[in-house]
Amino acid sequence: MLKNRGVNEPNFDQIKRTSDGFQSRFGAAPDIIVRCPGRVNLIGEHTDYNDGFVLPIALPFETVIAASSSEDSQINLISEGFGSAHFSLEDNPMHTSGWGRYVHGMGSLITGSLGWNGYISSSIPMGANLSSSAALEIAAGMVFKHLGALEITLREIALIGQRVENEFIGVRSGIMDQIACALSQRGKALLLDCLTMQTSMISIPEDTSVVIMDTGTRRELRSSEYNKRRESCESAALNLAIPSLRDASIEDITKLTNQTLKRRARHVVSENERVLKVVEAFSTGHSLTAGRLFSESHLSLRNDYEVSGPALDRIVEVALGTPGCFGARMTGGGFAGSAVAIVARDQVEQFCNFVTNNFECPESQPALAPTRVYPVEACAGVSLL
Ligand code: GAF
Repeated sequence: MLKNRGVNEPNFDQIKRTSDGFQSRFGAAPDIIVRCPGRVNLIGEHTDYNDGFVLPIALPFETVIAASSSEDSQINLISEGFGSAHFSLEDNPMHTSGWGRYVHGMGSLITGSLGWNGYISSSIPMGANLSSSAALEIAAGMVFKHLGALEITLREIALIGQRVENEFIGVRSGIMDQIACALSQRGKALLLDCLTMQTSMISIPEDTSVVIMDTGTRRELRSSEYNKRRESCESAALNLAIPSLRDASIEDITKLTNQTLKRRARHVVSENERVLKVVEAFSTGHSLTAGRLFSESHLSLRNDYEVSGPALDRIVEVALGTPGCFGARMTGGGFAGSAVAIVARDQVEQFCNFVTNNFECPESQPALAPTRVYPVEACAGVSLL
């Protein structure tokens, strides 16, 4: 029996709860309801801000917003589990604290935004590296678009979401999370070339399941380590006199004299190659090859990029020792949160049970939330219901 049964069930209950929540708090039915999924990145980690390749899927966990226009530029938000936020679009988003700043930031950067009342719920685990903040940004962007009847595309909303992270949250993140939340399609992984912004939809072999392994450890992405990695990559590119590490080859990297920069750059260059090889392996049905690349990615993130952590290393080790596992790696920004595995579909239930029963967080990094191991199917990006 899967311990986490139910995580992939349709979100009808959540949508109804959110609509009812709006009605009871604001006294009328909402004008619109928007849903936006979180994401898990299959491979291509810390490559997006280096103009590289990424391969995420959207998750069956969603942020849902029920909303109606307000009379003025005032935004009134009530969240199912995280209190409320009230602000005027005329104010500076930096004056809004907590999760409200993501919504305020979107409204302040989307030209023509109008005020609204909203009730928000989310089933995306927070701080698990599954993009709960990008989902809130993109969902809020859709509310601004539809209530204001604005001519803004999903790609533009995604780019504004990235600006919110960069300018108002202080994380110099790339574009992967917002594009995954905005443009994913059901049943497919999304290959994004972060240089050209071209997207392609990639099928995952039928016999292969994607499994999320949330260690229950949590870490703030805002932490300066993320920004430091980005700075190292920019320095490496500058030393090599190229616009970004996308243009570097493994031979180029040997010219770097600073050993830390060399390791950081080696991760980025090799990770880009791995993304394209995984796409090739998926398209020819070679999940074992794809799995090997997942595991290489983890080692590269652990040893060269130094963004893994004791709990992530441990859960990957347990996964790799479990029958049916093709490969496993940490996912997202790193340090804590979730890892991802690809597993033979006919062994996925045993896999999830085995990892759940055999993983324990190391004493050096205790869990702040329950460990959860569960298969996920690729879902569709943001939509207006
Ligand atoms: C976080 C960031 F938001 C992404 O842009 C990406 O860099 C990722 O970490 C690492 O691949 O999710």
